[in-house]
Parts: sequence; structure tokens; C-alpha cells
Amino acid sequence: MRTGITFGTFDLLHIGHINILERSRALCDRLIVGVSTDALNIAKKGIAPVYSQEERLKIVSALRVVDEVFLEESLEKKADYIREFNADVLVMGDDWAGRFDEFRDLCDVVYLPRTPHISTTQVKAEIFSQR
Ligand code: C2G
Repeated sequence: MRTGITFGTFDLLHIGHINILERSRALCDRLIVGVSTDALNIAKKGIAPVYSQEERLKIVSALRVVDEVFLEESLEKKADYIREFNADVLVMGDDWAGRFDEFRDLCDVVYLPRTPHISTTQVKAEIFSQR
């Protein structure tokens, strides 16, 4: 049983999120997803997600390819989460390439290419421009 772990905000869930979750699940038998808290987003991006952490957690956990979810409270706790869930592989989009290489002594680290031309920021901008 190979366990994979990945992290993200997953606000306004879009095709880029689905693609990375499906491709992450293809690399393991059980996929754990750390959904970043509202507080972490405010600290790291200066803005709260549109959907609350409870809503984002529920949305991500409803996906067929996701086996378990938890709230990611700090970017600094990745090693703890990897150990807690016994992860064999950490998967992230390649906008994070190189950033998590320090965990290679704990598990495999894989960066997958991002889906082009889509992001939560872009979705928000498009909705705003149609008002
Ligand atoms: N992603 C992707 N293609 C896109 C958009 C996002 O592959 N077009 C991937 C990102 O690379 C990331 C995941 O989807 O692996 C979640 O993206 P975000 O919700 O933007 O999460 P982020 O703000 O990158 O938070 O500890 C790490 C953070 O919690 C990651």
C-alpha cells in the first residue's frame, strides 16, 4: 500500500486542481490531501480564500480520488505530516519545484507540471470582469 500526500488551498476548485489530484492518485494507492487553513492563506497571501476551510475540506474530501483530508496549519510542518500519515510520496505542482527537496530523506518527492491557463486568481478575475 503506497501512500501519497499533497497540499493546497483548493479554493474555487477548478480543472487544474482535479488534474493534479488525479495524477497524484495515479502514483499511489491512498491519497491524503492537506488543505491549507484560512489563517495560513491570510499569512502567506494576505487574503482569505473565497470558500472557508471547512467548505474546502468538504469539497476536496468528496472527490473519488481523495482518500483522506486534513487541515494544513503551517508550511513548516510538512515533515510532521509526512511522518504522521506514513507518506511514501509527496506530490506538488511544479510551481513548487525544488521547494520540498529537503524531504527526500523521508519519502519520494515528485513535482508534476501545472495545468496551463487556469488558476483561482484567473477565475476570480474573469468573474469580476463580467460584472
Ligand atoms: N495546480 C496545478 N495547476 C494549476 C493550478 C494549481 O497543477 N493550473 C496545483 C498546484 O501546483 C498545487 C495544487 O494544484 O500543487 C493546489 O494549488 P493551490 O490551491 O493554488 O494551492 P497553493 O496555494 O499552491 O498551496 O503547502 C503548500 C500549499 O498549501 C500549496
